[in-house]
Amino acid sequence: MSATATKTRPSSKVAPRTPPLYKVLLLNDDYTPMDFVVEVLMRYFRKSQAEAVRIMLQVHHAGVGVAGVYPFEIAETKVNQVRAAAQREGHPLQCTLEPE
Ligand code: NFA
Repeated sequence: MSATATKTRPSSKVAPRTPPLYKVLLLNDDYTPMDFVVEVLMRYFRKSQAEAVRIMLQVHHAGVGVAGVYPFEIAETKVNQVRAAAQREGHPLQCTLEPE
């Protein structure tokens, strides 16, 4: 230990600063190509191809699925990236946030 350092133990008085988490949801529709959804999951959510296909099929069959879970600002950025990509390509894919 350095000359000035002080040993501390975890305090029971202070809450750990765990940021609130948000689910980024993808919603099914009848028109967005499956391949586009898989590409979005790989590019913006860093999923493997196998995991991206699994999530895409979950959305396709259940109507909604979780692309990822993040602190608010990161989740918001990902929603905006997905919406921009869908708009660029002319697909109606819907993406939204919800508290975990
Ligand atoms: N339901 C779309 C189709 O059959 C695929 C899709 C999956 C769209 C997940 C949106 C989200 N082409």
